[in-house]
Amino acid sequence: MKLYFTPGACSMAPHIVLREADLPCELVQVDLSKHQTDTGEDYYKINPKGYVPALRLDNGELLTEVAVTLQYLADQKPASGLAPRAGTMEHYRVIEWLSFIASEVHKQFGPMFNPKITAEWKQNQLNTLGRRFTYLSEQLDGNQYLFGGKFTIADAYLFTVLNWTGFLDIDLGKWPRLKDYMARIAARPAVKEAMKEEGLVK
Ligand SMILES: N[C@@H](CCC(=O)N[C@@H](CS)C(=O)NCC(=O)O)C(=O)O
Repeated sequence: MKLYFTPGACSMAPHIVLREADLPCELVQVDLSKHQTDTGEDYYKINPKGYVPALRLDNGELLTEVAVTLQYLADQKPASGLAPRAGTMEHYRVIEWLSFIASEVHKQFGPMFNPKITAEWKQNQLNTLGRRFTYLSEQLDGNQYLFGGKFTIADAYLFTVLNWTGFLDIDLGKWPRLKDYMARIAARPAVKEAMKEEGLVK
């Protein structure tokens, strides 16, 4: 397999899962400002959607969309317990989390990276994100991870997008449970390795 990624972007979620599941995979860095890989290939020719992540499977197919790549990777190592078994209620719950994180958290961060964002729009996004953070914080009350004591693909995704608060100087101090959650996940060996490989930590 080959994972197309950009340091610190949402592609870090499948990168974390690859390492949590101990799956072999080649990493190819993409410069999103040029839509070019580090070997000079036109990224649009690899993934016409132009965004990361993209996963080149061993059979040559390209798989995209964070939530789907996460489920695919977890299914390659069911014993890792990174995702509940298909058909169980917990499986629907993990999909519920992935959908929530994708549309209600990940995509709410998007405009914040746009240098042309107006002050009013920025405040609006911050208010929306703040409501999501409050909901997440309530869900984590008494729980180490989104599924209680068990780290899953949903945590890999949530950690990755909440990590952007650091890039954007958004203070999580109002949500101490989220701060603890981030510290807990950042301390996992597989997460440390992924972040180190992406040049985010030493
Ligand atoms: N719907 C996509 C969104 C992926 C996405 O937002 N990727 C961002 C990085 S976090 C990106 O590559 N943006 C550059 C672009 O769209 O050209 C998914 O879930 O994978």
